[in-house]
Amino acid sequence: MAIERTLSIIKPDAVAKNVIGQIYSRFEAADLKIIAARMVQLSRAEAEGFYAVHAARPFFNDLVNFMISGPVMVTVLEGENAILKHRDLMGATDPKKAEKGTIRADFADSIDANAVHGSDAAETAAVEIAYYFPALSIYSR
Ligand code: RTP
Ligand code: MG
Repeated sequence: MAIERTLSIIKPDAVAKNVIGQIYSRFEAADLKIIAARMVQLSRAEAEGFYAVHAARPFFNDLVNFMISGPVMVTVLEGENAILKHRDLMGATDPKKAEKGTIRADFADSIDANAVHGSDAAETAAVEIAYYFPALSIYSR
């Protein structure tokens, strides 16, 4: 299985709930390594740029308003099959549909305030990682 990198964001709701450590523990237990991390208060323009792929969707404005409602923790995770593994740990987008034991089932309140973001493919992971981290601030090990 290939070693991959994925971009993980703990969204404002989960940062406000003070569960950053609990979420990071799940990544570590699944053999995902944190190789870069920063806490960021996104500007509107930064959030719009990050979610540009959803710009035409009806939920875009709510999504952007939510993502700028407080600081987020942005992390690069590395490990075997990291992209899908991280998506599995997150659970379904709508926490009501997320499997028991997933991050969204345990920590998210709604489809808008859904605790975490994760890249959905290798190409988007590369773009999203570069959006937040210069190559020299990523510490693979
Ligand atoms: P994310 O990008 O945040 O990891 O979430 P995702 O892949 O599971 O879901 P995606 O389709 O990429 O949607 C991005 C975020 O937009 C909000 N959303 N709201 N009201 C709705 O129907 C709706 N659909 C999506 C969610 O907060 C989702 O995480
Ligand atoms: Mg997505």
